[in-house]
Amino acid sequence: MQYFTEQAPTHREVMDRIRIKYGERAKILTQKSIRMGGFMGLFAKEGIEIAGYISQEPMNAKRYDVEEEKKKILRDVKSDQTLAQVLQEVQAIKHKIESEASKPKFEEPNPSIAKLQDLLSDNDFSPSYVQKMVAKIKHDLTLEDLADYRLVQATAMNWIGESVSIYREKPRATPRILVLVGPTGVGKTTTIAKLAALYGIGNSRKKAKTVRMLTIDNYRIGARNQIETYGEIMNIPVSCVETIPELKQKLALYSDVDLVLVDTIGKSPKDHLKLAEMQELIEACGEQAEIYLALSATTKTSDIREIVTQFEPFKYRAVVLTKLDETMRIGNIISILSEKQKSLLFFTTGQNVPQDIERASVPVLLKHLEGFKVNWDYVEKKFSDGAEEDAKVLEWS
Ligand SMILES: Nc1nc2c(ncn2[C@@H]2O[C@H](COP(=O)(O)OP(=O)(O)O)[C@@H](O)[C@H]2O)c(=O)[nH]1
Ligand SMILES: [Mg+2]
Repeated sequence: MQYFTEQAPTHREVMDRIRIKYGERAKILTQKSIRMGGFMGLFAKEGIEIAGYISQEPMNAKRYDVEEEKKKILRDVKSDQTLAQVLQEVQAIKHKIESEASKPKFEEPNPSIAKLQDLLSDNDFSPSYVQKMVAKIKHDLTLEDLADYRLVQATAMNWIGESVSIYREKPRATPRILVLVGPTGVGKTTTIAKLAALYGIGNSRKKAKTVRMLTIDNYRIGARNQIETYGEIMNIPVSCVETIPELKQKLALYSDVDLVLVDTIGKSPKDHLKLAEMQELIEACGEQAEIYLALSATTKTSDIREIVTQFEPFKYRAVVLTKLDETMRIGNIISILSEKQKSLLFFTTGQNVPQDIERASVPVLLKHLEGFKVNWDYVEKKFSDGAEEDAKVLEWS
């Protein structure tokens, strides 16, 4: 019997390699985490090693090909055989094929897969996300693996975590201009106030940054009171602009501050004309402006998809997920952000200014999934790469 051992950085890559090299006859025996590459024991990365053997069993019986069988019989026909005999054999084959085809093709769903599907649906993952997950599980796990529902859950949790992307780009330009766009009521103004307090109020450990708050109100709603109140409490100047010249004038005045936090006011994202105007205003903030989409974790699946697309023209860099404290079903958010390849910057977790904001992290998001029985220490460890660096993004010192 031929045995094999293959290694790669991820389980999926090892499985792909095995399928390519050995085909469907490859049978998995063991798998383990290993350290790969590196130089004299340094810089090695985590990887997976899978060992197995090549099965000698024949592959699934080939389907009957009537034409092929006919030719074969005709080839084998001896001079003394009558055509009637040949036809009889052809008839027999035809009959066999028809009876095979009429057999019901009912496939019992695997119990672990059925349970996982329910678990994912209960967490509001989108049908297409669930479908992809099930296809991956079926492809990568053996039948023995599938019998172990804890392993199935752990594998699923791993993939869910891998499908979440955290925004990691460091701000470079000064002043840092941070703009929040998004539907009304998601928590943009509250988040701006949290960030203003976080950066603008110093303490014994960190020096305060010079912060300005700017509201773009091209809807002329005049709803500035909320942010002005925050500004007064924190002693951070607040201004409001409605046109591009006003905006440019303000930004020129702010050229030597550390951080300009730009809040936007809107009525309905369906107001396309106003949205286009808002987009022009934000473009006037310049290339260095970091635009982020504020999205509430409580948004309905169909609305998330619409919002994520509708604000696309703003070229937002990442998503600030708000109101994470209000829901434990965030599968829809994970599904759509992964589908649209959007990453996460901050989570906001309550109405308290400034404390209810944190750097986005995969484990925190995964802990908002319900009903998964997995080893949380492992999840935490696996997705903690760069967490310290991430915390610094919030500190920004
Ligand atoms: N539970 C919860 N409520 C929030 C959060 N962020 C904002 N809110 C509340 O959501 C409401 C709308 O917030 P606001 O900042 O005015 O939203 P905006 O229209 O996007 O500016 C207010 O009542 C906020 O207190 C959050 O993270 N969690
Ligand atoms: Mg607001």
